Amino acid sequence: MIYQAKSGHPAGSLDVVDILTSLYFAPILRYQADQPQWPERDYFLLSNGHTCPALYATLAEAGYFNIDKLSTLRQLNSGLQGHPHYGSLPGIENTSGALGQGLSQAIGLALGLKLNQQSNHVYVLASDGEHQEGQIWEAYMFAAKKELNNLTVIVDRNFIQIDGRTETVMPLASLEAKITAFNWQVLKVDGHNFPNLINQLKQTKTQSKPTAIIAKTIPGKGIGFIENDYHWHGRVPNRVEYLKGLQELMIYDN
Ligand SMILES: Cc1ncc(C[n+]2csc(CCOP(=O)(O)OP(=O)(O)O)c2C)c(N)n1
Ligand SMILES: [Mg+2]
Repeated sequence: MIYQAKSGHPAGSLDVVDILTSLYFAPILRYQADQPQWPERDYFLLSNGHTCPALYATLAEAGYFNIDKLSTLRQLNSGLQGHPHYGSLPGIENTSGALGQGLSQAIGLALGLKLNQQSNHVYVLASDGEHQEGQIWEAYMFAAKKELNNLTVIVDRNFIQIDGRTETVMPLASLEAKITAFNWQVLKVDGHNFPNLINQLKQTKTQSKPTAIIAKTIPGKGIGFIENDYHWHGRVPNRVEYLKGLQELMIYDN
């Protein structure tokens, strides 16, 4: 999709796939793809909006819309914009792209659901780069005060952002210690280990506090020359790289 659009973010998109797969196909989320507004559904919000190619592919596989639409990524008038746009595509629950806001959006939803005594759970995926912004920490404080145990944040801890390694640009150090200090329940998981991911995502539905799952991921997962190289945060592969990447993923270009 990114190669075809000649624009997009491969590293993060590749590393969140296993988390999205667990959420939509284990499945962890309660949803009905043919009824995206089903009132009983759980909510999934993507905060690190630039990884949306992975979400679009997941939603298409889950049946929200036809897989053919994936080839319209980033085209004018397509519902598949470079960052998700609420209202333009079935299954998209929030607009994102301006980083750092998704946790706040999720809190608004979770608080509303709680006030209405509804049991839907809210999941939000946020990146480590976003944890270098202040709004995130206000949001953590607020969710703990409101005891939003219907809220789970999954942190895409891939140790890169746009300008380099997170620990070089603005060290985050132990997110576990920091988020625990904000009075959240914190779990850690290998973001590519399906049994553990699924187990932990399930657990968070029955906690007494809001929960953060810190998922350690490998940016560019599955394509050796992209893995762990921050230059691939927002770089588009050329044709040779594209074919090599597909081969590594054992997908064949037909
Ligand atoms: C508020 C805001 N500031 C800056 C940007 C520009 N920006 C886009 S992606 C990115 C890096 C964020 O880090 P992360 O999400 O961890 O990147 P990844 O791991 O996907 O490479 C930045 C700074 C933005 N989209 N929004
Ligand atoms: Mg990152």
